[in-house]
Amino acid sequence: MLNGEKMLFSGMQATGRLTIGNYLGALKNWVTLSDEYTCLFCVVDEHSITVRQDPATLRQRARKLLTLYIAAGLDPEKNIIYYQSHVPAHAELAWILNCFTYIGELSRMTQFKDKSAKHEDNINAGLFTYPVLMASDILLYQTDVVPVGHDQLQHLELTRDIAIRFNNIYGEVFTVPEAYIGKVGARIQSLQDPAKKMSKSDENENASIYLDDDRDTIIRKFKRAITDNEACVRFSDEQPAIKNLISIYSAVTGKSPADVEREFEGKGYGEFKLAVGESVADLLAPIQKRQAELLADKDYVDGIIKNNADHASYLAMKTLRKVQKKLGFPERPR
Ligand code: ATP
Ligand code: LTN
Repeated sequence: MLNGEKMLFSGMQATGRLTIGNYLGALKNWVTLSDEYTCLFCVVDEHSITVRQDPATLRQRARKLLTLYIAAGLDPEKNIIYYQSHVPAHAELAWILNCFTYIGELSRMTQFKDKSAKHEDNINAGLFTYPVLMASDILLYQTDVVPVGHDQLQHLELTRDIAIRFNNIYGEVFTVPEAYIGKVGARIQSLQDPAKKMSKSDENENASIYLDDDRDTIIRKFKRAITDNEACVRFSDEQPAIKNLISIYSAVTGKSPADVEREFEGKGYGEFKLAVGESVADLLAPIQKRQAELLADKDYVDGIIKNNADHASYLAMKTLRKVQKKLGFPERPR
């Protein structure tokens, strides 16, 4: 089949503008791993509606995200890149797995607690069962590995528990997946507060570098990034702001933190911050250019969307049918 024997699944929500945290913590690893596995990269639009969305904006962002996957280096001929809402089996399996997940388990999810605190006026059942839909995404494809950032580990643990529980009752139906956390870039922090994660929902635009920021904006934001007061470029916990900038520069250039310290020995923060800004701008420019080309090439992208959704549906239905049979749902006469 595609690239390797083992299956890899990951996804991102099409909410907000993506940041270099999303790129360095997730997307970049996807590209590296994609040679070794048969991969599905999903735009999880059904997860997005756990929070109210404007329909036109959601549609536009979903398309931008899908083209970003490709622009970042994921080949749509070799990887299955698609929208969750195009494969109804995700929602069907989610219903089934809801019946194998306990309310107590879902109540412990920190993302649920955080998001319900943020959206007090809309604590809907979908927000609560969000992790069950995520488990369905993963288990539908007999996934071996799921590359994510740290914040998703709890959901992945729950996915494993659900799979094991189901297998204990019905036999080996699901592959039990493993999380993959990248070595560099798994935690990119805010440029304005190194104690906070860089997030696409931060109200302060200077705190995040968005993947669609232009060169001048990127360089300006790095110039304004807060620093520490030791006035030297050193990778240490006592200098969390500089440590974060070194992590970004390392993740972008492939240089180790020790090499970066050496490169900027005796040099000031100003020079260092300019170098970080330029490296990020250089990294993003070709991705932005390719994405703009893809957004302009409607027929090509539509073709990819259709073929990949068909391919994903075919794989998903194999698992869903197996599950339905195990549960005792009547077979369809041919
Ligand atoms: P929000 O802040 O709005 O909740 P988010 O920026 O955390 O969103 P998600 O869609 O939840 O974005 O995450 C997509 C992927 O990017 C996940 O695998 C997540 O772990 C990773 N990721 C997000 N932010 C960072 C970050 N600052 N550093 C490293 N990885 C990140
Ligand atoms: N919950 C994830 C997005 C997500 C996902 C998945 C990630 C939905 N389904 C399956 C990996 C595998 C998030 O908020 N980042």
